Amino acid sequence: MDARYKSREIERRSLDVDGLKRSFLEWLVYSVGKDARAATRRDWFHTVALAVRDRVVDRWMDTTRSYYHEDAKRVYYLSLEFLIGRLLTNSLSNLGIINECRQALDRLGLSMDDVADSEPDAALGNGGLGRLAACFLDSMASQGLPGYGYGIRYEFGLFEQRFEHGWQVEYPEQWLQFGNPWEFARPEVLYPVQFYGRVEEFRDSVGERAYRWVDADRVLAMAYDTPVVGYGGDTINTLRLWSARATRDFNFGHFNDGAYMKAVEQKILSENLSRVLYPNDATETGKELRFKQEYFFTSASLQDILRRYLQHHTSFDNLPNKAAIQLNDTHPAIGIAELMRLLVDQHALRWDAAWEITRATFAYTNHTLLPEALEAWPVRMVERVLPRHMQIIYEINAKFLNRSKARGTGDNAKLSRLSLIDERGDRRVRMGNLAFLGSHKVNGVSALHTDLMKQTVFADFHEEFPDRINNKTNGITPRRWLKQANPALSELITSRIGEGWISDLEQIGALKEKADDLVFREEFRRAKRKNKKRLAAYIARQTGDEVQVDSIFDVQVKRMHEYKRQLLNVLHTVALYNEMRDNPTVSWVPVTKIFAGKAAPSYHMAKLIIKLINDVAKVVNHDPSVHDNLKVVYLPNYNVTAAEIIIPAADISEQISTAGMEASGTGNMKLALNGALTIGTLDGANVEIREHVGPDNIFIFGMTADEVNDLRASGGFNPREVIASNPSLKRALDMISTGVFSPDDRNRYHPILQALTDGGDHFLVTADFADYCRAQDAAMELYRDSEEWTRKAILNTASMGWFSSDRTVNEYAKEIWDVHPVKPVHEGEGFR
Ligand code: C3B
Repeated sequence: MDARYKSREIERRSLDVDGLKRSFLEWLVYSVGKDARAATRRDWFHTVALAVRDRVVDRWMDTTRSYYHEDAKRVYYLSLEFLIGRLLTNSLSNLGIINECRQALDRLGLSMDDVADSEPDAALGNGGLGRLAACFLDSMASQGLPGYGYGIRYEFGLFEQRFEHGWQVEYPEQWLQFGNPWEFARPEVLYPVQFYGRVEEFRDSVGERAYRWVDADRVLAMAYDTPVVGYGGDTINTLRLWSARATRDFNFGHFNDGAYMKAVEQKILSENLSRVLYPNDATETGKELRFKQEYFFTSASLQDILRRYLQHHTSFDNLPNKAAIQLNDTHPAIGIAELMRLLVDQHALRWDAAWEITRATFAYTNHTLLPEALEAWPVRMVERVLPRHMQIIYEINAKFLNRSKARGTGDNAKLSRLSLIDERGDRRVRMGNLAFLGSHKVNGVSALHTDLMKQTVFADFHEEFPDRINNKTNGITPRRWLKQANPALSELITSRIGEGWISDLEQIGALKEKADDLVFREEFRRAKRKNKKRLAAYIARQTGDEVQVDSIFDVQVKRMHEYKRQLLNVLHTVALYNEMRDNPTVSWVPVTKIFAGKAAPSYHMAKLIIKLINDVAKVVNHDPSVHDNLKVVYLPNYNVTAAEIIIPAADISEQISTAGMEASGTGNMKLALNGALTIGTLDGANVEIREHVGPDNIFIFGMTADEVNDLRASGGFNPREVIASNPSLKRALDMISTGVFSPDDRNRYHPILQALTDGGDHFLVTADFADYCRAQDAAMELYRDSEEWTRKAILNTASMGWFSSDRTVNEYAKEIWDVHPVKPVHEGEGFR
């Protein structure tokens, strides 16, 4: 072997500072093709990422090989979204070589932070659902579970949000523009995915009726693999994302001019399938391209799963013992019909056997009860795009309804609610019902949400299948959300209880006894202050606003949605502004209200609320009469990277959704783990957070889900009366409606006022306002007592152990998937 090559082989694996440095220089020259003098920061990022990836590959292959040798049962997490964020710090941190890397870069005169900052944020998701998928990948790999992620390699991730005159404007997010050093293209892993065409009936070899899907358009799904580094670097799992490629058919044959251009256009159109992520969060837009995306990645993933299974097996009987497929919401639910098609049409299984296998293999997670988010595709469209699947869905439905009738299940009204087809108006396929029926387990994402599922959307199904619904309260990975994002606090924690908490977050409970330790409190405050300084500098860079590090950082970061009630927060802001102006001699606790979050581009009300917050910020921040006491900041372009800076700096966590509407929330967990005190409603996982941190260490306000339900059932309430009886609310609304914050367009906020009054205030903003202000006042009062505040903040951090996504994933593994950890055999040498 060439001596130079051999030296690179050894360099490739070394983990010490010198070895890293040498391999960076090699990579820069031989793979990035730059000289150290000419290299940009981005070049260095690519260099370091490629060098790190090198150190992962052997272990990755070992892991995959171990799964194969053991023929281990794998879990396949099918998700239309993976909100990954950046990977460099994450990989280094999970490999345990972050300090070595920092020093190696130091010796090259480079700053690790600058290099890490050059990585684009992989935003292949909208919000909670996509980030949960990313946390699960980290947890599965960290626990040695054989877990694969399957999704779409969108060329454009979630749009970039900018503000122009305070309005949200969307720009394309081009994360792949300069290439992606983490992924491996697999041009040989290609599966055909079909659309349109028609179904032909024929007789099979034993004379039974059978079907084939013909004259369909074909697209190819090509795999891109990203290694998922588990904590400690022992297990490296795979995230496989599909990209659409035109079939090569078009290269062959002979075209006249017109046909040639048509063929090229066709190619471009079919590759649009993986072009862009739909920017709607928890609302369904009903676009055909979206439905095609869902089928595209689901079909490719199932073909890949069956191919892997068939390497070891000749019959499908064992599929449920070797593969668990988790449907992340209904987005991949068409997979139930697709697996039936593959088993029955392509592999000639009998219907009943195929159905048993399908049901035993799939499980479904529901993430929302919002009616506008429950996918229901027009039958006419499904028939046109996937004609064979429509037949299969009819068949599943007919068998189910007949069996239910035969068993004497309820009346016709109940049967029509159980039906996979909504027969009211234009007929639609109810994807939630399909997912429920085709799965052996169905779970909600918090205790309250799971209860509500049983009482509402799936009440009838729950009656039929009482053992199917179960709860798996969400969790977050402590690696990204504490160790990486908050080095100041992590180091403090490790100095007291060791580093066991990183892979076993329950150990963080040992900090509870430190809540009364004055020295520890002081250090805890110092860590928070450091993070607040970091955030203040970030705010100054992003918006130009100057904020007081000693003010309360009151943080609401999440997607913009009426049910999340950013409006309630901004109304309180206006009320507080008025109080401060009315009482200039009072010594106020200074407050900085920090907002961040994107609105779906077509969600006008949410965009108007963004504009309102920006308008309020403009007035408040320039009013010398409240000068340092109140600031309002809206940070643009909230994403995983921004969250990593904002969350560790928060004092208050705003979790103020209308009770019954937030399925779980996960930002609530990240903020509490980082020592923020929650102001929240008894909604989603807030209920369980209260149980863990204790009612004295959280500010709960507002109506409960039951009260909301009763109020709505009794015909609602009169918001005008509530407003009239609350002078501070009335004044805030009057200011907004008379144009105090929008002198250039006094009517701008009429739609908001309208919704809160004549519109009936569906989200109960006015109804909860007074109690929300009470909770805010209590928090501000407590903040004056910095010792007591810190004690509660420490208790929050110390009580969040249960909310690790390691715990969540273990529950799925035991109670739904029946998968077990596999210890990879490492054949490679030189690694540790
Ligand atoms: C979200 C829910 O809105 C959150 O309450 C929940 O914590 C997360 O899912 C994860 O379970 N969600 C989302 O982000 N997108 C949807 N389409 C539906 C729910």
